Amino acid sequence: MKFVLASVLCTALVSAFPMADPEPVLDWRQAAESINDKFVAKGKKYFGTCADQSRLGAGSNAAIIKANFGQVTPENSMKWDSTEASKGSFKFDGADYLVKFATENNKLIRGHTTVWHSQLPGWVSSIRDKTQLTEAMKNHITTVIGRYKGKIYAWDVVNEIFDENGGFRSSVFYNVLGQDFVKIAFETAKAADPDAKLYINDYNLDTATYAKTQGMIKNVKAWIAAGVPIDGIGSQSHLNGNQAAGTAAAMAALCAAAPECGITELDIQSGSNQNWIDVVNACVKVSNCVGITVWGVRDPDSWRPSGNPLLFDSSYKAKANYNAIVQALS
Ligand code: 9MR
Repeated sequence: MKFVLASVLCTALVSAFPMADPEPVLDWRQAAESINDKFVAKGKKYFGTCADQSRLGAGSNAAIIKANFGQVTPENSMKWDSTEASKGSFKFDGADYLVKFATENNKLIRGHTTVWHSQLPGWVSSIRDKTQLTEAMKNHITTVIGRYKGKIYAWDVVNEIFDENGGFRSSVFYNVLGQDFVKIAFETAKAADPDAKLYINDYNLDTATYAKTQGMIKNVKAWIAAGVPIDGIGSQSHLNGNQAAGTAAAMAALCAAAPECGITELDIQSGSNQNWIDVVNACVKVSNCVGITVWGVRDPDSWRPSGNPLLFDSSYKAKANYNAIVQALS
């Protein structure tokens, strides 16, 4: 009787809470060789990826990152809407989780990001007063960067501040403070963690002669000359295959404008092996390009999954693209 009752209860529970299809969990070492080890052997600091708590808890992501990557960027957990959704009230659960994972597993961390027009809470974007916005920025940067002082390799202090034509994007920061917001942001970040490398990060910097690439270069040179503590330029590199060949010239141009640089959010829609090798070589060939971060582990988890833009497939298996890069680096 007890058994019958138990099995009835069990069936009822299972139909009330149907199990999600389990994600395949494969052998801990998914790829033949660590892409990070190969890249470090070329004199680079890291080959990394992005992650956050939910991703790290799913399938083989954590195992793949532990075995094959040397750096992590929080995909969302350090953004303003995650860390300070309401004024002065900070929340760090997600960011703390990622930092703990990275620290325990000996991975470098790229902090991402303190000043960005997107994923920005309404209380910030509605500020119209210079003093109030300056205070909000300073408090946010000091608190977030200060919390992880000494633990972060590099911070994307400002993100996506340029227009496609190379001028400044319309954002609450630029509209209220003019380009002074850049100096305020970097100086505050420097005070909060003097040892972190401080980056300006943007997308569509993949062609050397493009107006936005040139705008980045011109402005960074001027800011550095004026003493703004910028250490690096990050090129996100969200690409499609036919953009890959131009990245060598683009990185050479960008990296000449700052002490260091990196490819910070790489994905290639419908990328051939040669496309991937071209982009990896774009960093290899420039001595102050410190590393490459791919924007996710597995194709279906990409922010734009069409064209399978990452290095592992839906079964957490290293793709031909991954093995081609490893071979090219060998
Ligand atoms: O990958 C991120 C995705 O999960 C978020 O929904 C999205 C929100 O804007 O941000 C994505 O990451 C972006 C990064 O933070 C900045 N550069 C562009 C990335 C892709 O949108």
